Amino acid sequence: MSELQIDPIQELARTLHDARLAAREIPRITENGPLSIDEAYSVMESGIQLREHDGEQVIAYKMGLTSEAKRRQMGLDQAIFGILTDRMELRSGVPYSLQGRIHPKAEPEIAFRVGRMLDARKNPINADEAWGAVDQVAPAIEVLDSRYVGFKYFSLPDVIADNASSSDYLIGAPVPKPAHWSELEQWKIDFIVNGTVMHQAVASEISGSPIRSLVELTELLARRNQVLPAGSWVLLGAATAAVALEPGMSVELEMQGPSAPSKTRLAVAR
Ligand code: OOG
Ligand code: MG
Repeated sequence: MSELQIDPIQELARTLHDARLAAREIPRITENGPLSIDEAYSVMESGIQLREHDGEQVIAYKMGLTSEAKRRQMGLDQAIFGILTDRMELRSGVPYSLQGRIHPKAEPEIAFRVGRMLDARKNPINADEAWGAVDQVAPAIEVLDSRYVGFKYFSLPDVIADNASSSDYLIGAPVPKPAHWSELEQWKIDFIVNGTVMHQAVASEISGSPIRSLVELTELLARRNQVLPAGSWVLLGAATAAVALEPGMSVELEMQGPSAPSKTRLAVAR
């Protein structure tokens, strides 16, 4: 093989990166040949390197397909993770422009911040250890945007390579951290679109318990020989289906269960 040959992993990452920047949908990358889950994560990581090269910084992670509602909506059956940068973070109160997005959707999430590193490379981390590392709990709204035609019917490797359809995310005001992780399981999540409750769920629909989703992330990262760095925020996966965004739309996440109900809102620009 000539040394000039381009690494196919990097080439796929570049294709997805360019599609995102141009807000242009592309055919699924597995239409040109199969990709393993591991290779797909390599494409994701290579894509993140391109973003870092553009000055972005990895500050958060997300879990995806942790609830039955999401797995059903996407027709996929395994939890995955994605990597989030500072440039994807939205500020509360700033209207969200759909410009530069292809077919964005929003979904309600719960997010944890870890105050110390979680490393599952040698020994698995249990729920108590993971909870001990959590120093903040907050509602969050994730904006997804697939780079694939129609945002539908892709395979796991396709969606992983596309950084788990990541686009943007808003972390709401933190709520008091419960004494025990199991308390979170009863929290109610209302997803309100234009003032009407569109979807409802309880937090136990996220991997059985939101803490389980954090533990799963440490396991998935360990398989890639990686750790969850101290200071990272983690979106634990939506408990409800995602909703397509339109100009002027208001999406709200109301969480009941933390000492006082909390509301987080994303207003889409007209
Ligand atoms: C994949 C990302 C899933 C979640 O919270 O389940 C996700 C997709 O739906 O395109 O972020
Ligand atoms: Mg999500």
